[in-house]
Amino acid sequence: MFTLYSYYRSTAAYRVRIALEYKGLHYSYKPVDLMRDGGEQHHDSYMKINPQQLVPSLVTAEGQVLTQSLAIIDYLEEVYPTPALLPYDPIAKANARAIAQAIACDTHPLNNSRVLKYLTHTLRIDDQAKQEWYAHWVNTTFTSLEQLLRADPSRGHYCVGDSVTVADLCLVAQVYNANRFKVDMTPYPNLMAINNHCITQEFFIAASPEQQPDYPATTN
Ligand SMILES: N[C@@H](CCC(=O)N[C@@H](CS)C(=O)NCC(=O)O)C(=O)O
Repeated sequence: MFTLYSYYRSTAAYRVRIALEYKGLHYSYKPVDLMRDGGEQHHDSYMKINPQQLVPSLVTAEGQVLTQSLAIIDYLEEVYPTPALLPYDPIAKANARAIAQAIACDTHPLNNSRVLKYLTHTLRIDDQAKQEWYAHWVNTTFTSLEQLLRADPSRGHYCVGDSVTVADLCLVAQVYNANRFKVDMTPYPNLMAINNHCITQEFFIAASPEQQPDYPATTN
């Protein structure tokens, strides 16, 4: 049994929740409120678990702490290889990882909560500039992914072929966040077709922010 330190609307934690649900792995959910009391990720109790002060963290039954969503997903894939989150074919595998990394490594780090907090609290940019910053980096990546998918003759219901891969986990979590920031998704029909297909699947639904115990009765 795993323990997942998570926040309902954390993009990175959302990816890991989908992987756990997809593989049918049981976990207990420990909420880390990134907003309350200056952010519980900075509290001593959590810093002992993850000195990076980020969610997610996944603790194994043996007490090993795993951090970084893509590293956690790699671990789950190695230890619980079926159902797989990476294609068998090396080229398809590289393509799935490339899409995942375009989102998780090139986009999300520019837009995560600590960066947005720094922009507003330290550099004093206003809400409109923050919104533009957020949308700019999402649009930069999504424009290129949309082109990539449009040109891919092998594309099925998912980013790579007809099976769920790590790319879809990253896509769905990033689209959720982009919708929260009201980024216009109409230029991305291929990405949205995949997203809309994914979010009807049982394991994506179970992992969604709305299904988490810390999802608030009213959101802002
Ligand atoms: N590269 C990390 C990113 C983790 C991350 O940025 N987590 C955000 C939530 S999505 C966080 O914990 N933010 C805390 C903060 O902003 O202080 C991963 O993939 O796990």
